[in-house]
Amino acid sequence: MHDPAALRSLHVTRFQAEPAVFVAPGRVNLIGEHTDYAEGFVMPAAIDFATLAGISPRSDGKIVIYSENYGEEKTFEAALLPAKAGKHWSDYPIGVVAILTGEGNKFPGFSLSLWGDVPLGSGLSSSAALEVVTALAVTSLIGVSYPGPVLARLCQRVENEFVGANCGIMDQFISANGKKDHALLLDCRDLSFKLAPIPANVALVIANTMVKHSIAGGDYPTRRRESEAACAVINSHRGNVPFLRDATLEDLEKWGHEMAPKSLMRARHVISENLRTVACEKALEKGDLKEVGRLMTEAHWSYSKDFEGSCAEADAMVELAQDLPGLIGARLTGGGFGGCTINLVEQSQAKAFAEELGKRYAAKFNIEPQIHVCHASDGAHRIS
Ligand code: GAF
Repeated sequence: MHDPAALRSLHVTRFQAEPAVFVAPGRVNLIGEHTDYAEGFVMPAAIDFATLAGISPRSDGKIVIYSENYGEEKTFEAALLPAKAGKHWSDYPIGVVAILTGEGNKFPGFSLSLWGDVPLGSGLSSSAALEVVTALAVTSLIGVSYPGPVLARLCQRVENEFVGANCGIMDQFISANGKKDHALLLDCRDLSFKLAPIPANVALVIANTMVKHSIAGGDYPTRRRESEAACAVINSHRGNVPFLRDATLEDLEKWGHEMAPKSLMRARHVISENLRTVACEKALEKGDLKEVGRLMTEAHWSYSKDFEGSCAEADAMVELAQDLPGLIGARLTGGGFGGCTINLVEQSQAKAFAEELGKRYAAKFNIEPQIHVCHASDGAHRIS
């Protein structure tokens, strides 16, 4: 568990100073995968796994960052920030400071303690939580406050410009702006969003395949390039299609033959996923859980077959869930190639569902999966 009192006491012991404490959650995406960088729709929820940050000022001009998860401390000069990442966990917090400095903010020295329980490399946005909680802590230290969507954009820039991961806005946005008991239907074009209430009798069961996922790896940018190449073909014909958000399935029928086969498949996933995501929010609003489940299943197989973003373990985790009592819908969530599935399950069945799914998966792969019954949580905020 992320425990603010434990983080506070750790900070006081290490730095002999009382910290201000902040929290930022990880996320699960109910539907809408690889649509954010195509300026499309996503429907994530913040979860009750989160990263905590404790911060206090220092007078020696140093930025000292301690991660309890890594059991390691790293020191920087506030006046001499690194210009690029060093392939180290500290890239995320120091990248935040670097990007915010580039925006004209001036940071004195400070001590920052970090401690979280978002499973690392599992597709639940541990890095976004780390960025957002750091951004909140360091801006608060200097008395600056950015609106949630602006904070999210700045944290996305940390990934894109500092860390070198070509991700979209979804993860940082939901970590900064999540709402308890709700998912958000987010329009990644203008960052407007609609709250989508998660019914009280529905649990979010997150099943970790234990296959590590990394968006800095080669597959994510390759998929992105392939889908963007398809977009360029459509745009060359009818213009006004800067992103796949603006394309239709009819466009693929007309000009798909001019695309590389993989590009056509990627684009078919992205275009159809946008339609599914919008439809899923409507179904949720109407309380039509059967339709929500149908859309999630369709989304999973589109992600797996057309986008080729799944893996044998994630496909099996979805399949093994299908006949379990209480399942509404299951699909792979997040950047893909491993990580977790999200299962919407009737609350009353959630515990038994999690146990049985775990048993089935362990029997098949001889890997003990971690399965969590989660709740939609609030986005990042100050605790004390
Ligand atoms: C990762 C990225 F960080 C997001 O921006 C998004 O593209 C997602 O993969 C896929 O939907 O989490």
